Amino acid sequence: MAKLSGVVIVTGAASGIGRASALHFAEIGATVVGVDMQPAVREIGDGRIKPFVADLTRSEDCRRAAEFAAGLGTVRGLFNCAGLELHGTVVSMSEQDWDRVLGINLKAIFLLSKFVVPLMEAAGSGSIVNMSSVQALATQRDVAAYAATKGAVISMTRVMALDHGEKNIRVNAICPGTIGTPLVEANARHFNPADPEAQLREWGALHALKRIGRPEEVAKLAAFLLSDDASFITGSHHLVDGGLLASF
Ligand code: BMA
Repeated sequence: MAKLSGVVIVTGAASGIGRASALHFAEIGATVVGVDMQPAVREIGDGRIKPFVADLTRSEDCRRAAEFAAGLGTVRGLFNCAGLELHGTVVSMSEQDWDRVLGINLKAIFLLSKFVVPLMEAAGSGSIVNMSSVQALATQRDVAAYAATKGAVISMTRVMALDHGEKNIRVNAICPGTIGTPLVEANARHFNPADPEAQLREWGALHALKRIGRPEEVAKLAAFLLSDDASFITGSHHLVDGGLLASF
């Protein structure tokens, strides 16, 4: 199993993949800063996670989150995991919803990295994992903004890897399939309000493994990419999708 050391920042740590990752990273040796807009982030991990409540679409909040992390030790890892999926086509989606999705899924990565990369440069190394999705590579209807951001995360990951590789900072993206999280449960309610459980079973059946994934299964890939075990892996995206994209 991968091991982590130093301070690792996880965004979206109050729920879903972010929460599972924060707990897993703490388990394997990191001092974890869990950042989330939801004050519920204060309740996770019985004191094992250092919570920081922030709106990551605001530059000042990102600066303060990075400063808080630096105060706890050497910042070695950043998992940009926070995400928002709102539904709509380019016709039906409001401009406000478009901006919210781009704000959390894309701008927050830009803003937090702006303050965290210099800390890693000063430390002499670092690893960043950005949350993309299978939706970057193949998608479904009614997720115009979300799919756009997840594709952009892969492109942004490549350029970040090129820009900061010389300073020994690695940057990778991960693309989960359908994972049992509050985000996916909300999607299931959107696509099948009468029977969200049936929707989840239907999505599970699309995966080669015939089930949806668990947040912990994604946390382990993120941990590997953040760890020194992945010392020659950068600039790429990595599927953790139970074989979803293996099929038409
Ligand atoms: C994710 C989310 C999920 C969806 C999965 C596979 O990013 O959109 O709701 O199940 O992709 O399409």
